[in-house]
Amino acid sequence: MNALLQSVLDIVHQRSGPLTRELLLEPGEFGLGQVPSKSKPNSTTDMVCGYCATGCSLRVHLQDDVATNLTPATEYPVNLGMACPKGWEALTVLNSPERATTPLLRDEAGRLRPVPWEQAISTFVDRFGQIQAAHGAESVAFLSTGQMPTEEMAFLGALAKFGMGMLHGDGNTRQCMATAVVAYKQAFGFDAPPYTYADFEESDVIVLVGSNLCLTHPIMWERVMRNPHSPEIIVIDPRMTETAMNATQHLALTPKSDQSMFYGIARILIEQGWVNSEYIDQSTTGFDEFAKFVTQFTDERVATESGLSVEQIHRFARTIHEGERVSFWWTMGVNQSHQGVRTAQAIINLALMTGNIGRPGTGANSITGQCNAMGSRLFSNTTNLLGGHDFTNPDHREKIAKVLDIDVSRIPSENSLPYHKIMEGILRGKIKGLWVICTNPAHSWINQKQCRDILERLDFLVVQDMYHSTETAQMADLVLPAAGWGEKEGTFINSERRIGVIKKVRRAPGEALSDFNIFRLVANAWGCGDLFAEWSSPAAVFQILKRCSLGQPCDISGIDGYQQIDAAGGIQWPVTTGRDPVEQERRLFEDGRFYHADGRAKFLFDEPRSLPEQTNERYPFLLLTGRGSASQWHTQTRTKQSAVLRKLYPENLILELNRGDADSLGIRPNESVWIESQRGRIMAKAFPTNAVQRGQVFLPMHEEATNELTFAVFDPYSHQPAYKSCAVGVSRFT
Ligand SMILES: Nc1nc2c(c(=O)[nH]1)N[C@H]1C(S)=C(S)[C@@H](COP(=O)(O)OP(=O)(O)OC[C@H]3O[C@@H](n4cnc5c(=O)[nH]c(N)nc54)[C@H](O)[C@@H]3O)O[C@H]1N2
Ligand SMILES: Nc1nc2c(c(=O)[nH]1)N[C@H]1C(S)=C(S)[C@@H](COP(=O)(O)OP(=O)(O)OC[C@H]3O[C@@H](n4cnc5c(=O)[nH]c(N)nc54)[C@H](O)[C@@H]3O)O[C@H]1N2
Ligand code: SF4
Ligand SMILES: [Mo]
Repeated sequence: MNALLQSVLDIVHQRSGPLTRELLLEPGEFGLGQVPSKSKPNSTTDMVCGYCATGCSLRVHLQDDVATNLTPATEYPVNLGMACPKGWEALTVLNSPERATTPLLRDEAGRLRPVPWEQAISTFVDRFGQIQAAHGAESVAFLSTGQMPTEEMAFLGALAKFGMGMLHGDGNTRQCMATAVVAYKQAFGFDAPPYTYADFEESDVIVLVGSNLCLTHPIMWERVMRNPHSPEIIVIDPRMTETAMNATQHLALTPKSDQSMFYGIARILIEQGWVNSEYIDQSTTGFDEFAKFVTQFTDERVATESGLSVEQIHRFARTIHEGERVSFWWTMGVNQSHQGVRTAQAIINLALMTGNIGRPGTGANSITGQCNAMGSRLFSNTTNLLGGHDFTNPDHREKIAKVLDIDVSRIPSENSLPYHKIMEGILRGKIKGLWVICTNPAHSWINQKQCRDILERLDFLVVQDMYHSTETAQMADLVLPAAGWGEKEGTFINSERRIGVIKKVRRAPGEALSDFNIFRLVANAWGCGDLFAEWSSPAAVFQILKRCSLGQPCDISGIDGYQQIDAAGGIQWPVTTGRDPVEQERRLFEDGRFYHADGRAKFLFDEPRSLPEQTNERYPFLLLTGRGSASQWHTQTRTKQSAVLRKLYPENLILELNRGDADSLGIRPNESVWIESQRGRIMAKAFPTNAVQRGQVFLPMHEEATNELTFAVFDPYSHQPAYKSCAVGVSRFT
């Protein structure tokens, strides 16, 4: 056995013994490599939250250096002393009998059985090696995440592609942010959300599109509530959400009519002369073509397609015009659509043509979902080469090869297949081994029965997760037990590009290891450990990533390291070498210059397309899906472990449907109902409400069953799944 494996196993085996203070406080084991003073039985340390991309800072209270409790950090510029229920319960969910505490290997009888790490790693490496030997290097792939530290994502992406010879690897960020990424890249020349959270407080008009901010980013919503300018809050959502209830204008449009509606608004702004010609001339290209294109989006057409009244549409346009600082924010109601990219760009176009960008309280602002979706977008080595570089660009490959001191031939010159094409690759028998890290596709991927059927076809499925009970882990051939938030260190990048630190404040249970250490073990066993000699700790990887980012829009080379980030209250990129990085709020494009070669942003547009799956006689309702409560997180592996959180959300799957529809179907409140699509039939409890429009229904994504119904259709540019529209029928349970 090699020395590295032995040293990691020593830690594991020691850990299985009694928990002693000395062991826990091994130098380097505690966050930031610091051992807290032994003379202080009670102390605190701050770190960013591991759920959503708001990136709140939580103050962990330690007794004898063991985490006992937490409270929101009061001085952090993001949350200013606030946290949502998930944050408050972040430590609780780490304790659960469902935690994976040892590797599990499927035996011949088909049962997952505990095995030692040595066997788990050697089996993994043997099986993936055999598959590659028989079917080529591209026959194994990985699916990663937006919820691990940047250093771990980078390690995984580099190990898989430069070390193990994989070409294909994507992440759950595809389900979430791909549309925003492509919209920004095409329009601005780089994936760059321009805002800072202070913009929520500085706007006089806040436009929220397909975002239920109040429930999904509650602390960002608190920032809106702190806005002293009595802002107009315009919520564009087919449903009367918690956020819409607090709006000054709620535009309950027909689902997926946003694109036409925004083009209609653009037309009105142009016709009225309510555009900023100076800004358009100096900072953009393509406006004239766009202006010509939108003339066809007449009041009548927009009203028909969106279901809004002409008055509503004109009032919205006038509000934008009258606002001095207008900010546009969007989330999944835009991204998860068959025409998400062009819809996002229709929003970007409004900001550009009115000059609402680069100034306080403005911007075309995509709100991120997962705690480290931004880290995944720039540093996971999946859709782009480390640091926002391009795999297909030879100069970029040379640069990264030099930074990493590896042979450039190790860097693929092609892009990976996107997530849905990886799934298709499995279906076609081209991909036979899959490594799933920190995501739960058997619950969260679109058209779930097909997804599971595909995963079952794999020769070898490895799932690396904190819990052995996830739907995907249950399908695995090998489960690798991972440490979670609070049990390891690294950095996350939040929605406003702020890098924050997470720390190790408790031991992972049993033999679970940090993802970082698992990657080290795999690298060594694969025989490519030498390539990663410098990748010895998350802090060391942060230094490597700084070098990768040099000269890029997401440059972080000016940051010293974790301690500086911690002391500064997080640091937003870019931080070029020599720039004072500690200003707490920074926005992009203040000089009106963008990242395209000509320095200008582009107006981009397309003819809107009709819904790929139309409602019909058998399936007369349009199904919307999304988040159900502030205390549930995605596939619930974490949040269901807290008794407090469980009390805050419904026990059963709830179908929201319009009261009129419920009456005509004879459905009473809380009655069980069937919901059926062409792909499956599931049961839920009915919740008749006028918050959803007639002909539409809503299901939260947190219950496993929801994605049995969804229809696998994707945006053509971003390949993001369109989770928020498919045709279903609803009937009484008989
Ligand atoms: N509590 C909680 N918070 C979370 C999460 C969680 O699981 N739980 N997940 C995090 C993640 S990863 C993400 S990506 C974000 C998601 O955050 P959000 O995007 O705010 O949440 P969703 O509920 O998915 O979708 C938002 C809204 O889009 C609307 N919508 C559907 N179709 C359309 C349409 O055609 N047009 C418009 N304008 N709106 C439409 C839906 O009615 C819904 O209210 O939340 C993050 N925060
Ligand atoms: N119908 C419908 N489906 C949707 C959506 C929707 O709106 N509607 N939204 C989509 C969106 S935006 C998203 S982001 C996805 C989310 O989909 P997923 O990523 O599949 O959901 P999670 O439950 O967050 O899965 C994360 C997994 O990582 C594990 N984990 C947590 N921390 C760690 C760690 O540090 N290391 C390791 N190895 N494992 C860890 C958790 O236990 C969990 O199993 O769902 C998508 N699916
Ligand atoms: S709002 Fe998001 S980051 Fe803040 S405590 Fe809640 S889940 Fe954590
Ligand atoms: Mo997401």
